[in-house]
Amino acid sequence: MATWNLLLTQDSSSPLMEQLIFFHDHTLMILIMITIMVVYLMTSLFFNKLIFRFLLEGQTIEFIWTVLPAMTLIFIALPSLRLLYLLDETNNPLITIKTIGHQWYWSYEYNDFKNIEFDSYMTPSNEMKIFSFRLLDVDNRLVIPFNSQIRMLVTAADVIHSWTIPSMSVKIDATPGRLNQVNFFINRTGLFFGQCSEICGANHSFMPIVLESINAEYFIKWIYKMAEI
Ligand SMILES: [Cu+2]
Repeated sequence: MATWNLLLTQDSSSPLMEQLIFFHDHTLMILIMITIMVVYLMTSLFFNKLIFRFLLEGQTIEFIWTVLPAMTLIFIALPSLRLLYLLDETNNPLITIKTIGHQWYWSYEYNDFKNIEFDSYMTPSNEMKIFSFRLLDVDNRLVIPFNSQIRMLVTAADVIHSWTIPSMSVKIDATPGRLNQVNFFINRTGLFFGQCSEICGANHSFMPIVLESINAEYFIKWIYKMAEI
């Protein structure tokens, strides 16, 4: 089932995204069952001769078609609520990073360490290397250690932006005058890409997000290097 999901989303890079994919598959199974039943009922009704004129009520079938949808909704609602609360949970984060959306770039601040802050601009097409991703790469990536709980504080300086990493199931509005919080946990190393997801002006499409997930040891080295500058 996850194969269907991959047509629309990327491979998961966090335990919560894994749960979201499970939930998607679960709901899709229920939808398929409902669709099959409705198609069957419509075709059988189409070929019905409708000769049973004196049918006035059917307590049994009425009971079934009242209770069955209610049960189906419960089977969707309960796992959905579970996920909703799991996504909001803060589990003793190892580091806190603040990101600020600007027209049109992101800036990052690591205040747990010596005040490290930098801007992250998209690499323009004429400065691309052979291995760069067009419209997705940035000059300064957000570097985080993998296998650790991270807390992001998200805000904006001018208009509303939205900080997004789809493979990690993170999408949170960056609103001026408001500090939003999101937690994530990346379970592997690599580069993870996202784009601003709130129409924020002329260059909305050109303020991508790149997250570089690395070993904690290299992360410490990176922190030292950044602190020296
Ligand atoms: Cu934006």
